[in-house]
Amino acid sequence: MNLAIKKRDGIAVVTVDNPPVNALSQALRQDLLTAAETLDHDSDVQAVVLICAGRTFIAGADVNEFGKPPMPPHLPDVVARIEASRKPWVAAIHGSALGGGLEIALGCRFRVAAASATLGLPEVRLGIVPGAGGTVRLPRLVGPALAADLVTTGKPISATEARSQGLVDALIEHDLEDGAVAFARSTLQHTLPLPLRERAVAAVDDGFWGTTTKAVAARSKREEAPLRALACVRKAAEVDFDAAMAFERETFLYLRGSSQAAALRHVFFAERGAARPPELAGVRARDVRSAAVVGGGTMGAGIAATLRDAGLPVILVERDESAVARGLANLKSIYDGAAKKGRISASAAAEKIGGVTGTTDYRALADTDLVIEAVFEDLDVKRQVFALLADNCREDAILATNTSYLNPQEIAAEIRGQDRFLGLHFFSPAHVMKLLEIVPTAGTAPEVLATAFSLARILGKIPVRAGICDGFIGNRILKVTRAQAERLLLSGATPAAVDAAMRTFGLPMGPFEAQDLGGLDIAGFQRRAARGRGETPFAPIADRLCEMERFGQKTGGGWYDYAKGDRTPQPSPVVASVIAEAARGLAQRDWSEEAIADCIILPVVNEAAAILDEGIALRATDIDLVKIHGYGFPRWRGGPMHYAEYRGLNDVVDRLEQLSRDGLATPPCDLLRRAAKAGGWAEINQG
Ligand code: 3H9
Repeated sequence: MNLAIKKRDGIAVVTVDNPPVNALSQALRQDLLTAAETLDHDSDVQAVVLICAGRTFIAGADVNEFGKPPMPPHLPDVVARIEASRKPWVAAIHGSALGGGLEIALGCRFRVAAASATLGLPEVRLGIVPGAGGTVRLPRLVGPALAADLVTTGKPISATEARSQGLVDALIEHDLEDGAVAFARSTLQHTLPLPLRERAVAAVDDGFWGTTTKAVAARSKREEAPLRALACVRKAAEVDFDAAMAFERETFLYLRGSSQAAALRHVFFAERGAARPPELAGVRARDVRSAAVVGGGTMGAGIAATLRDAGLPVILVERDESAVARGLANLKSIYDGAAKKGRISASAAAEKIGGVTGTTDYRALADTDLVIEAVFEDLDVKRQVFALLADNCREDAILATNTSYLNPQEIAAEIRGQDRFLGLHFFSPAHVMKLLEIVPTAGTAPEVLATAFSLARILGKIPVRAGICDGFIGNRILKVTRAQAERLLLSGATPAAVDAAMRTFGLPMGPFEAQDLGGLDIAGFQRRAARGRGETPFAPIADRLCEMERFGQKTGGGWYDYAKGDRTPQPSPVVASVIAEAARGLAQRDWSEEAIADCIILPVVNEAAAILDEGIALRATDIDLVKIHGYGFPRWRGGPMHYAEYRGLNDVVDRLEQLSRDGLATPPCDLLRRAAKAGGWAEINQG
């Protein structure tokens, strides 16, 4: 049984207990339906409180069931049965009432909540719309404007906000069950409000649907679910309850089987799996109660802000007083910016900034649990920092480098206590980007690695374990993206055509626009260093632009030209002639957007497969997370590995072979061929 029923003096308390998040499995739906039937006929019961055990109220439909045929009883019928009950049901909400959980609560006559609870309809995050009346009942309760906002963004609201909007009838301060039982009893003194199905939807201003549709379309770009969710709310305002329910159900079932929903479900489980790597099961993480960052540049300040946002006191170490002042100023500008945009209050910003102490003295780190180094990318400089850290920190303090290109093994080579050392690679801006590559060395202790994963959770990051190679997972793949983009230019495409094709594919920016924004000089510097090591990076056009000091927006020109004070990229005649020069004698062709995307994405998949084969990434899903959370790969495509698998790995192999025959890509690697033969990544995954 997933639920228990007890009686408290005329009030039945139905307690759902279906760990971990009380998801609405088929068995639970059946139990709820049976409970509604039984309690309706129980003359000892005058009202019902629906409450949940564990950490949350019902967090929604069971996402594990989405890939399978729907099994009765269906959720809309369960909600309808509760709503039709002859006795008032009161949903008592703690934790999160999400998706189907909120829909059940909307079927109840009343909702009460702990102040810390949140409520929402996050279905669009899974590529679907609410499928059990959420889009039909919610506008009847809170009006179409708020309903449209909640279903199209998927963002939950706090119980306090829900109370002020009429979604929640009362906030319960002390014991939730006691408070809900008292509330249920109090309702018996009054006439009951109508069930939501019998209420009308409030009218909206002229033009509301047109304006909202435009805004949602602009926000959701090629994501399908948000606009369809809005269409459901509109339908609820325009037709009767049953017709609106039928429309919602049809939309839900259609989207449930869509490629976007499959991709978003894949990401949902990948994100949760990443936080708990099976290879670390049973390894205890250490507590991290204090942290320090060495280096107060853009990266160091962003990392310090991330640590502060998680409530940790932070020490910021720099080499001299003026560098300390600059580091603290960088941090202040992060929080001032957030306060200006209204993301945090001025007092919260002051509190965050106040929690960072600047110093030049490494002795200040004597009692710090975790130190993250974010100084200049120079092996000797980093080694000097770690020698000082080893001398001044506690023996069990965790020491991490944020290097993006150097070998952490070499950085650590001479320090004492190598078991406490590892790479923590944040992405810029570190306080915004979700990805955290965790890079252990051969000597990193499992407990230290487990601490890095638990730290990621505390910081709200998506952790991915990466092995040591040039660029780890993300930047190694980025190099392939950029090289492919240049190959396209050498064979007839323009920067504008490549960027447009990648935006059509779903990326927020094309590879050339992105380089102009970030600056071409850093990659140019890295290529020079790589050549010094005897490597042969491929970037004939970018090299030439660097020689011309066309570093991007900051120099008024890179892959594009920019008018003063204007960030709009304009095609550059200078770049066109550099490309023409470099492409002289090479075969030119016309490129469709689809062919451009293939020429970039499929070699990315091939490189990712090689990364998997070398053990640099443990799982294909980890690579998807790296691309989504570090590089803007569209979430609704599920990441490059999911995209390739959904499209068909045999097709990917065939296309890559064609590209390689045309001299535009390397041939499919061994692991990609094996995965294609086996029918998927999971079939050959070692991790
Ligand atoms: C829906 O309701 C459709 C309806 O409108 C229509 C139906 C007809 N199902 O996130 P955590 C697992 S769509 C199955 O780490 P937290 C999760 O995989 C649904 N499993 O916990 C993980 O498992 P494991 C709309 C689920 O405390 C474990 O629970 N609802 C589901 O950080 C812990 O998860 C949503 O989209 C689920 N629905 O956060 C809500 N949810 O331990 C999605 C979680 O084996 N869930 N699991 O790795 C959440 O947002 C968070 O889990 C929550 C708790 C905030 C509830």
